[in-house]
Amino acid sequence: MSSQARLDPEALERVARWLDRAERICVSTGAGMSAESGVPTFRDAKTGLWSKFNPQELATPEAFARDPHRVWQWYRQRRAALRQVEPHEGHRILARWERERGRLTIVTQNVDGLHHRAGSRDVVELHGRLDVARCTACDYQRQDLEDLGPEPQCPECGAWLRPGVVWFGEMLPPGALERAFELARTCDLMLVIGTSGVVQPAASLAEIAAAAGAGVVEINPQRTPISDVAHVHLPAGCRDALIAIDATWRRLAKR
Ligand code: BV8
Repeated sequence: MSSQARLDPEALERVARWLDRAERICVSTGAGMSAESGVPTFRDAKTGLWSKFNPQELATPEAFARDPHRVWQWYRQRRAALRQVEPHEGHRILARWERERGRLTIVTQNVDGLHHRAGSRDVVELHGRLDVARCTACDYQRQDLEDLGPEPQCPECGAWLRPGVVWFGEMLPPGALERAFELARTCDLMLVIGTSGVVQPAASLAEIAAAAGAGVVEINPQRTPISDVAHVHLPAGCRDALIAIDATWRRLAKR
């Protein structure tokens, strides 16, 4: 049975009415948003990336200092895997809502760039991008990493280049976190999609939005710490849930 069948019509109508009335919408997405495009999540037991790799071994500055080749190998594999995936209908619905109704910003923990590829424009990337490399010593950075050698050096200063993502123990990109907190404080609807609510400070956005009086809707087949903060929890995959919300909104608003 598709997860859409499990969606409660009353909950869907409540969310669709919020979507229709909201002035400012913040959509907070995690790895579950990309799961239906075939990008492995981090913590799902059977398929999660962390089930095969220990994050402390690979997604930390200490890991890179200890063994940059091994860390680069992991990131190369993940970047190569991205060439096989496409945004799904859920990504495209969020991009359409941004076009059709405006004032919709996505704050994502994902580093795969799928929201941009689906057409979303106003996207805050809290944890950086897989398709960027940056220098460990100066402010040089580059995209288009196809011809990156096995020991990528900075052409400006000769230091190692590193993946352009935020590792555990590192500060988030300047401005990104402040903008995310501002959006959480000022939105009147927050959709939290496909995150286990474990990684801080991203996980705190739902609580900030709820405390500021926004309606908080969680889309996740599982319950998470965010479920206790959310006013509505839609226990479904993000693609099915977003298709159902979109259809309900269009029916109610006769769009
Ligand atoms: C920082 C980039 C200042 C790299 C990643 C309290 C306050 C501040 C910091 C901390 C704190 N407590 C601990 C910390 C330190 C740490 C942290 O949070 N640790 C955790 C593990 C406890 N935070 C940091 O270090 C952050 N920096 O705060 O700087 C500081 C520093 C040190 C100490 C104090 C302050 C930096 C964190 C960034 C780490 N980088 N990624 C890379 O990608 O390689 S995090 C990584 O996990 C990804 O970005 C990923 O997005 C993120 C979170 O995971 P989720 O997105 O939630 O994915 P997950 O697999 O966990 O869950 C998937 C969910 O989807 C599940 O719930 C599943 O049910 C659901 N799902 C599955 N399928 C679907 C679905 N949902 C919908 N539809 C589906 N089809």
